[in-house]
Order: sequence, then C-alpha cells, then structure tokens
Amino acid sequence: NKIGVIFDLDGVIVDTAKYHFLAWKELADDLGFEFTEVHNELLKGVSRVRSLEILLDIGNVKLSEDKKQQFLISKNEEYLKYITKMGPEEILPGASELLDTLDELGIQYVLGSASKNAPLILKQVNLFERFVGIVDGNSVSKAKPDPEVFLIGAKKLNLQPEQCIVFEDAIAGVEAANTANMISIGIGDKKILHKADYNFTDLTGITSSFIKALIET
Ligand code: B16
Ligand code: MG
Repeated sequence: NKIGVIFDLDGVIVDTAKYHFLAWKELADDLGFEFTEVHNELLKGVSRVRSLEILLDIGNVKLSEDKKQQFLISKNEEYLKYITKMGPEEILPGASELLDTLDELGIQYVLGSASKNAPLILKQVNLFERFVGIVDGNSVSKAKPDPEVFLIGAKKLNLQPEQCIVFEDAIAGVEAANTANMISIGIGDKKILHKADYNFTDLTGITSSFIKALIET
C-alpha cells in the first residue's frame, strides 16, 4: 500500500501565526481598534484576503476595495519583516524528526498551505528542498475547507486521495482533508479538531510504527 503525506505549514511545521498576529495587530492599531490573540484564532488556516475581511468585521470597519488592497500589501510587508528573520530553530517540535522518519520509510511528502509565502518560509527554515512539491496560496483558487489544495497535492505525489495522509492544525484544513477523502490527522487541541481521523498534540507523537500501521490499514 503506497502512501504519501501532505503537510500544512503554519501550526504544523512552524508557528507563523504569531507573526501574522503581530502584523494584523499593527493594522488594527492604525485603524483604532483592539485585536487580540483570541481574535487571531479565527485567522488560522484562512487566506490573506479572508483574514482581512474577518479583521475588519471585528473592528466594525468598512473600507473601499482600493484601501483593502493597500492594507493587504502593507500587512504582508510587515509580516515579511518577521519571516525574513526566521531560521531552522523555529521548526516546531517533532517536525524534522518526522520528515527523517518518512525519508527512511521512502514516503514522499508535499506541502499544502494557504500561505502565499510558503516557499520563502520553507527556505528560511532550510526545509524547502525536502518536499517533492509545494502547493500554496499561489496555486489554488479555492481556500480550505475546499479540498482543492490537497487534491493538487495528491496529483504532485502521483497518488489517489485515499492514499494521502494530511497533517493539519486548523478546522478548515481538517474539513478539506476529509472532503478530499484523505486520512486527516489533527495537530493541536483534540476538542477543536474532533473531526480528524486521528489526533496528536504535536508532531513528536508521530512514530515510525504509527505511520507503518497506517500503511497496513
Ligand atoms: P499568507 P497554513 C495560513 O497558513 C495561515 O494559517 C493563515 O493565518 C494565513 O492567513 C494564510 O496562511 C495565508 O498566509 O498571508 O502568507 O498568504 O496554515 O495554510 O499553512
Ligand atoms: Mg495551519
């Protein structure tokens, strides 16, 4: 039974949510309303455009299309200031080890992220070359929970959706994996990600024997 793996990026391999938060917060400050870490939860796994809409709803702010475009650009410029300072020390616990395990088992993996900055982030943490393919915010037209990002990932792996295992930290991502007919593994709070086929707090719990058991089922 051949399998392949699709990794989400933010919340699974690195914690870029904290940098998204700082960049969105700066924007909210400029617009004169409070944006908290609790609010930030709503933006996880969500596209940049959709994130801005949610943010503006929180602040009860209406903006022209032109202004929105400007804000999307300035938010990303701010975000990039943090991203370009990232290094391999920011890889989340267990992620490098899991990639090693997959390499040993001869299992290929691709990235399936909503972020348009995904290639840059992977390069910053020295993981870019290890992925056989990258599917990111630049290559999809429909955001998670639509399964498009993962279905393209399966094509890059030359596998059927049922042969793919998805690691996700966001509800929308777990839903996308389920809709795609893939095995979904929720990384984070089990109560929040209860729709996943399997749950783990982080990637340190994913052992070689767990992966082997998945191959056999
Ligand atoms: P960008 P993921 C997502 O990454 C983030 O979780 C989400 O907060 C962000 O808005 C989205 O990427 C788009 O990011 O502004 O860099 O294009 O979890 O899908 O890897
Ligand atoms: Mg994520």
